Amino acid sequence: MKINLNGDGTLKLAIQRSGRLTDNTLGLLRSISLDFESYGQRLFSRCRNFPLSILYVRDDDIPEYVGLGTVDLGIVGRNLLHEEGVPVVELEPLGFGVCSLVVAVPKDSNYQTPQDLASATIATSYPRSTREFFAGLGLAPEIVTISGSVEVAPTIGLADAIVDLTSTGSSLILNDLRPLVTVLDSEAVLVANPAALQDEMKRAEIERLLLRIRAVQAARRFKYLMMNAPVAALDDIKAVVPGLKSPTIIPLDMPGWVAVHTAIEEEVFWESIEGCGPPARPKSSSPHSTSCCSDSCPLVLIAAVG
Ligand code: PRT
Ligand code: ZN
Repeated sequence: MKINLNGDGTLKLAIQRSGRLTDNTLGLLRSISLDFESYGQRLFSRCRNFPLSILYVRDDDIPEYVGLGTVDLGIVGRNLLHEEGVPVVELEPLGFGVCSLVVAVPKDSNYQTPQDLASATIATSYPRSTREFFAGLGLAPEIVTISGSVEVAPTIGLADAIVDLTSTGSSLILNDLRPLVTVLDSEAVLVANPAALQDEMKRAEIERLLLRIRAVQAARRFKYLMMNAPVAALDDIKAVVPGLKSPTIIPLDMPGWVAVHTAIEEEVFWESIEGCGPPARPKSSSPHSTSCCSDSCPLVLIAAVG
């Protein structure tokens, strides 16, 4: 497919038109406040509030489009970049589309290591990655390239083993396969054409986009905590809530009470809240009649946002 959007002065970003990465990709673009038409049956749409055109394509085409400079940017699984081997620059892992490319074998077979597959036949849609993986071990098994339903290849006698993507692992189990070794861990990544990064104007716009994406990614890792507490309890609260190094403290109308606002990494947030007492129940003595835990705990949780 040839798409000519050159000369309109905007950045071009290729994303998957319809598939596993599409919802998360569109969600990410909207979360950084890009305003564009919903893709529907479109080939591309222009952002109204950022110099960016979005192209909707098959994911398999994205590495080549970015590599050749047909587009400046792409959002695609690392697995496809690795397979295509195109010279693009990975700017940011995006934390969705997480999966692994694995070697899998029939669950009752005797294969225990990749070396056991030295003279086996391996079915895959990832011939380059497979060849490279085994070559790295000094092995050259026969590789059969198939484009779909790779998991059934051992059952129908087409291959002894497969190399395929897995995320939950259900598909392998359903096909009586077990993973033997991981070839590559993958997730969706934002990639750029190297020449686009050399272009001063494009680079500046790409950096604006990256700044927004990184800010949204970072914000997702945190929760904003607001609580009211007696001033005398601040030291206790710091002990209860790790990471509460430099909170914003605002005096309340009620003498001796303050509002404490801070951001806490989500990984430790609930442990902190749960660790400070029994489950939430009303606490009538607090200024806002909402408490998070026991009567003896000074921490009065007002809200956890984000
Ligand atoms: O139409 P188009 O060519 O754009 O899409 P596609 O059908 O080729 O790709 P799509 O939408 O299936 O996947 C797009 C990308 O999602 C892949 O390139 C990966 O980067 C990523 N991804 C994440 C996955 C999976 N998880 C995944 N589980 N891609 C495929 N699978 C397959 C897996 O191989 C298995 O067959 O999903 C099946 C179920 O996996 P389990 O382990 O959850 O059972
Ligand atoms: Zn595809």
